[in-house]
Amino acid sequence: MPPEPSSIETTALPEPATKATNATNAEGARLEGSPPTKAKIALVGNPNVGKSVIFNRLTGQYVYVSNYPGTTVALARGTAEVGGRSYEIVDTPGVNSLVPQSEDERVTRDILLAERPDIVLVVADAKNLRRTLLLLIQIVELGLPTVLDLNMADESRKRGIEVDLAALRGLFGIPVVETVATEGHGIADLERALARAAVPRNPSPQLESMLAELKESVPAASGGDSHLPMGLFAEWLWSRDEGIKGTLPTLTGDARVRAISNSLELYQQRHRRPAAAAIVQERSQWIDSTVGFLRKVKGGEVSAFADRLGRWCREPLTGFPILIGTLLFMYYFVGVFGAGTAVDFLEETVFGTYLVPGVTWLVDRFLPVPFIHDLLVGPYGAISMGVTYSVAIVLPVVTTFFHGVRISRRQRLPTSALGACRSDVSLYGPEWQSGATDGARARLRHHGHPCDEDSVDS
Ligand SMILES: Nc1nc2c(ncn2[C@@H]2O[C@H](COP(=O)(O)OP(=O)(O)OP(=O)(O)O)[C@@H](O)[C@H]2O)c(=O)[nH]1
Ligand SMILES: [Mg+2]
Repeated sequence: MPPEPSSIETTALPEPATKATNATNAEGARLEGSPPTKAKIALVGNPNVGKSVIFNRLTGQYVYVSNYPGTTVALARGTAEVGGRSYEIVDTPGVNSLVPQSEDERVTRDILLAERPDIVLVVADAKNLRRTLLLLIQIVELGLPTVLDLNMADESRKRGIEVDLAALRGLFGIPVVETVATEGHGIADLERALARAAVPRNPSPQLESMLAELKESVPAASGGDSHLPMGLFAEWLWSRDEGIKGTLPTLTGDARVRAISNSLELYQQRHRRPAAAAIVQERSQWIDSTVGFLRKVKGGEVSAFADRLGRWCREPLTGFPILIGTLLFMYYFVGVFGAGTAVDFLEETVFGTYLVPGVTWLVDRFLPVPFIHDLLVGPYGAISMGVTYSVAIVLPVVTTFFHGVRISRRQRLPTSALGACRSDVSLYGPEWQSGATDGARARLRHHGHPCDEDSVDS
């Protein structure tokens, strides 16, 4: 349930490091009389999709990095020349959702809200369409001119994944391009697309009518910005993120936030469930019904198995045995094999029997100085202790641990998914945790977990 409006405490968003070029209306057009400052492009996307590589491709040599005010999050800003026009470009931290769960995600959300960039360049992993759509469908609500770049097209092609770009363009009404940022492929197309950035439309008629119902009960007289990302408002007010509850009044006015809270409460009374739950579920259902039609996977056997495994990981009956299996696998692989067998072999046989005695013989033969002997092969020597410990003891443990995690991720095993799902649940209020609201599965999928059906990243 949304909190009592009276409990909302006002906190101003930090001033952006550079002067915002906002003063845009809902359609992203510059308002009359706004200063002729440089237009701004914000690079937004899931973590690790290549935003910074794209940023480097688009910017010139003048890039500066500074902490976002009031945080320890470093942000890179630079200048990009696109279509003969100069833009300020900001590389935001990776996000899974605009309902943040970390300081990094909060910074990205706050940049979008406070700086209202002239263009949002959504950089996505082409092989992970579901996560892309989960974020894009939230970004749609911001009403900012947007371009979608499906990056890592090389990897998606290797996996036989084909995304229907024309259908995506048609659904959202925005330019959609493909790039391989590391090789510079598609960057020229991307630059041309930026010049055609368009305010996206909501691709789901059901969602659109839900949002319209919510907007209708917010009286225009409550003032504030005419643009209302109602679905996001519903989620922010419903979430446990106290920061945004303090920030919203500074963005849209106290009276407006109260009116929105009332509208959300009315919706809940009418439909017997929180608007946020309904919206999240609707988004998820729309994505479920659309992803298959937008994305084709050739050589389907592996992907069909991966899809099945992904589903098993999400079901409690199969998920928990898989989780226990994964933990046992990690215990035996890292604890028994890595820290036991491999360490014993390297320490006792390789170093203890061959390397250290061999180096000791060489030192005593060619540099018979007690100080050198102690320094290199004495009880605390650089080779006998330093190299032996770091190579024979640390290396096998670290190597097996990272390979174990990598194998689990590749097989979509639920080690990290479980932690992520739990933290998701704790983000919301008690009615969510008691399971009284519907859309629970939708919410768990909402942040694009490793258990997403098309989460095939390695
Ligand atoms: N194969 C392939 N790798 C890419 C491509 N673009 C980026 N990468 C690699 O993906 C990794 C992540 O790239 P980044 O640019 O750091 O990703 P990011 O989105 O900025 O990551 P965060 O800032 O952590 O969210 C790097 O190892 C890149 O070299 C691409 O088109 N193809
Ligand atoms: Mg980055």
